[in-house]
Amino acid sequence: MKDSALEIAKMLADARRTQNPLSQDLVSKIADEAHAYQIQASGVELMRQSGDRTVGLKMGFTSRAKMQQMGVQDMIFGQLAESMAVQDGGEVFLQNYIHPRVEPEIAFLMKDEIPDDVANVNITAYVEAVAPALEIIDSRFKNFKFDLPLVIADNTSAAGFVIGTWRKPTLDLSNLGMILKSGTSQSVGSSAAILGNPWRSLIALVRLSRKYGQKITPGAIVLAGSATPAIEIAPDVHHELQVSGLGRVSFFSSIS
Ligand code: OOG
Ligand code: MG
Repeated sequence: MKDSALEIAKMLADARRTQNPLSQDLVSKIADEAHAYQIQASGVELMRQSGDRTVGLKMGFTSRAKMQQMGVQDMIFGQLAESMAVQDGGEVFLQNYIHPRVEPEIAFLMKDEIPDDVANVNITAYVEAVAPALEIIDSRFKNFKFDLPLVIADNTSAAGFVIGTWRKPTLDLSNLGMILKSGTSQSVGSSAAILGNPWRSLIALVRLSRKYGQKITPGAIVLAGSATPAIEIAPDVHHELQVSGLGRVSFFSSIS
């Protein structure tokens, strides 16, 4: 007998609260990806019950670099909560995380609900604005090791996000330089690494979220996925992403 989605979601919630990462043995309790998305949804329900609310969605593994870094083959989506939001230029307190990493991303702000025949729609018409973004991921599994069902159940490692200044979605997003400086580490990439064009990530999200009964509501923030491998967050340093033509976004990681 498989454990119920809620029971597993509670184990994951405890892991987050106590910052005690779980063993990969949990995989034996997860039937398949559909069950993993149910666990994710139960986890979000637990967050709601504790007073949090969802503010958007995120895509994961939309670049080859990320798939290779984590050893997975497919795209996934997760949910962003209000409590995960960090102000641009703000401070992130590392004692609240297990083993956080930072990723260079592009964010969309949804304007209207996207119709079903997504292949035939002009996706840009459904988006209010785009912005440079940093995502903080923090796996609830030991050594940041997981397979697809585990990472889906873990809400795709979602732990924080920082959004830069929104601008109209008229800029061509297909090949923007993306430079992430994270203390002494640096990672350089292009928005083209995100499925050839970050807009394709939004289309992929429409399909994937529908498959698992998740709505993308007007006003939602959507993260398109990291363009480069994630970087471990070192203490007491500045993390800044610069996206050519789109601007900058940053935060500072404090130990205390
Ligand atoms: C899963 C989250 C992946 C991305 O941008 O590809 C992700 C992980 O790597 O822990 O957010
Ligand atoms: Mg990400």
